[in-house]
Amino acid sequence: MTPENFIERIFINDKRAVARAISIIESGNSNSTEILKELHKKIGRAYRIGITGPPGAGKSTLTNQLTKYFRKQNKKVGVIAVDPTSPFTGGALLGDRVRMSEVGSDSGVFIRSMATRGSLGGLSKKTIDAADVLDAAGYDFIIFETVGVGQSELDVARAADTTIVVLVPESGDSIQAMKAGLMEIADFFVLNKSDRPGSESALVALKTILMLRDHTEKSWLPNIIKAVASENSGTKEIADEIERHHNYLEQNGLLKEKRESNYKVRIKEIVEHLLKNELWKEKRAESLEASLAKVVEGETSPYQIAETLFNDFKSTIQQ
Ligand SMILES: Nc1nc2c(ncn2[C@@H]2O[C@H](COP(=O)(O)OP(=O)(O)O)[C@@H](O)[C@H]2O)c(=O)[nH]1
Ligand SMILES: [Mg+2]
Repeated sequence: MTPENFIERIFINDKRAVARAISIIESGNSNSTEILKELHKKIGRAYRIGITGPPGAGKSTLTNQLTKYFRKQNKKVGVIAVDPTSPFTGGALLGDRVRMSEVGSDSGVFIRSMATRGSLGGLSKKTIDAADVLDAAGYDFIIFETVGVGQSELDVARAADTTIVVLVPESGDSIQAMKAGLMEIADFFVLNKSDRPGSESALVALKTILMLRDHTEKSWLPNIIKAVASENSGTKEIADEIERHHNYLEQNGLLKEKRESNYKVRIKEIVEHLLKNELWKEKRAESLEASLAKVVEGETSPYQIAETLFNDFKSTIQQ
């Protein structure tokens, strides 16, 4: 494949080229920057959906149902699963083998499981880059599935246009999840496993927590949608709520605003990454090593060394 040909093949959703581009991104190969630059002119058409929540809440099951729902509307769906507890590959993800092959052989569906290794949050820069590949390849919806622990939910909210938090009725899980910060990022909630006992009281508890928040200045109030993902119940309501949120963002100029602020963070990260690489090039990394003993002995201070390194860096970029 020639490089131009390679990009063209991504644009026409040649799955092999798409998979290869994502592998290049994942490996951190320097070609990835060039590929992403080329792809960017066709980016921005996909609608990005984040699905997060505790392990076992039914995120993968729901992703599968939504994927099938969107396919019936003739929309193409790309899925990026960042969930170390239940990998999308290997069969677990789509519930059973039959359903997996049903969706897996469909040219309008692309599923990729990505490792979170090396990233602070659950959704690394590479994951967002991979979503750009799918966007350029013409997928209408991109779904990120991530397990909501720690920092990852903030990352997913940043990468997605609509963020769905999946909760289950079980003992206090929902309340715990709220405390963990999932509440702040939800554009709406899905109370999954509503076939289980206690779903009504969990719904009431959730509504109470939501009402206790101060929404005086918010024009969008997150809904709670009951679902039984394993029985495909609630899928339409969830898809409708995604569309309602999409329209709300669009009509209020918020989609553009949100994407601009996400790009701002992303560009800053890229610049900082470049700066860091430049800063710690051999010479300065070595000079840092060489100064450590003197700092310990009190001959010089960390600030003094830092300033020397920084001034050296400045002088190289001024040249
Ligand atoms: N009873 C019940 N089980 C469900 C429901 N949705 C998913 N499950 C099951 O819950 C388990 C975990 O689902 P999975 O989608 O892998 O959860 P994830 O870890 O959030 O991705 C699987 O055995 C599913 O079949 C539901 O609505 N009701
Ligand atoms: Mg999962």
